[in-house]
Amino acid sequence: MKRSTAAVAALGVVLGAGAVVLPQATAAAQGCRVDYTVTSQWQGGFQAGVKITNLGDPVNGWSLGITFPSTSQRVTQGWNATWSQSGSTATATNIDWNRSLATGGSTEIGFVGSWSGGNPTPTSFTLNGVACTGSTGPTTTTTTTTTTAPPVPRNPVEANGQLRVCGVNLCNQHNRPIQLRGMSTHGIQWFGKCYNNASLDALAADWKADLFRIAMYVQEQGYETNPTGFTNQVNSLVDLAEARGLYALIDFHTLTPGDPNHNLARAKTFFASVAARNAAKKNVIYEIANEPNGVSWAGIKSYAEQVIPVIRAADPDAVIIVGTRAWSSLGVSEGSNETEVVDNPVNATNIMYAFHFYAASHKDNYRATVSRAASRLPLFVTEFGTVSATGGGAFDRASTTAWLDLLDQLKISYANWTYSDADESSGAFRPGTCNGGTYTGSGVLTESGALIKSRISTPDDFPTS
Ligand code: IDC
Repeated sequence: MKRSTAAVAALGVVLGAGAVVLPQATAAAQGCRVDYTVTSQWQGGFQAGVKITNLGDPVNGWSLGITFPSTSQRVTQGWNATWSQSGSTATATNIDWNRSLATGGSTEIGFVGSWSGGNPTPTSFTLNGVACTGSTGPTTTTTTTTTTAPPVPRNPVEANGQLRVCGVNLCNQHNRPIQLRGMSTHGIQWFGKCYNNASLDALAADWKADLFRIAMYVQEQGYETNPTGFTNQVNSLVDLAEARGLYALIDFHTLTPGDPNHNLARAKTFFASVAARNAAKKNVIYEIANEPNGVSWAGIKSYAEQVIPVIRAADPDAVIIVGTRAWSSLGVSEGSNETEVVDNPVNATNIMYAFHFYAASHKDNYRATVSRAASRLPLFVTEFGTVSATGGGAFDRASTTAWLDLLDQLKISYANWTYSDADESSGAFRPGTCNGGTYTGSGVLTESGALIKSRISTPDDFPTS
């Protein structure tokens, strides 16, 4: 509005019982500009920065009205102002330190909004009730609005960054709980031919997996026969995963003998090397003993407390997973349960505990254990099968579905045994697949592979703030 002494002088009127509004000598010049920037957006939400510039006379106290295209956009959390919303219009009111805006002065506020579609850019702004048109005149220019293209994460590692354990959850770089879903290799000493650019492309793009577990057996023609060769093989598989934004779980696949202390010296050598080599990467998780068996929890804990410091010395911030008693069943398969861990946890931070199951062998009492333990311990299902504990036998769709529903509900991450063409029912690919170059589509899958792919490939919902 232009200054108009004559018009406002007429406002000196008597209101009821003697209340008088005094005439003002002049009306304040009013005008404002808003620079609005959507800094990120994701399914269901967005974040915006709002720079308010006062183009009129100085103000001491202000209120900014932001009108969205519809009621689908809602401010859920804001900063540098007091925020509220009614219908499609949100209101930001100054707080103490940004109350005054000189002529030409500006202040920056911002908010996180939820939306169910539409456009996150408002249709208009008002400052103290006056439309922000970018000038002091009411209609001379249009609102300046800039919207930058949102950086949509391209892959799981870009979305989640360096992981950490928070409470009983696996959390991402925004400290929000996430679930990673993916596949385990078979023994890389036997099935190395299955892990190459084509199969990792399929895992990332066709399966839409988040996680690739690298099962490096220690015995059975594994690491102990050629430490340098297996260390190099693991590192190159970490790189194949990293190139596609997949998390890589380095599994020191102890199995027989079941006491991990048998391999303590090897574990220290191996982890010192891979942790130093991969310390700068965000996509690496360490699993220090696949399936302890025939050994007490005290023995496993002692092993963990010697291996974890070796990893931490080289790679201080990575998540480390500790196998549990009785083939990583939290003790259940040897008649115990999770209380031995809850009562006597590994003395280390940023760690999780492994739980493994084979759906045809391990059912309700194992699921009950996981349901109970999940509120006490950070759990990670680093390996499971859809079949019996032998890795073969009948495929159990019903039990697998019950398990995966439970893991989804509890946000427990998992890797399925196996991303291979092994001639056993747990293999995801039909025998012979790894001799060809094609890993995509349904023709190459077994029954187990088809079910697991259908579960893994549903969209992730990683929190982005
Ligand atoms: C199995 C393989 C099989 C191999 C056997 C011994 O599927 O081809 O002959 O190991 O090395 C586990 C183990 C995992 C087993 C799997 C199925 O971690 O190494 O793989 N299993 O028996 N724990 C429970 C089941």
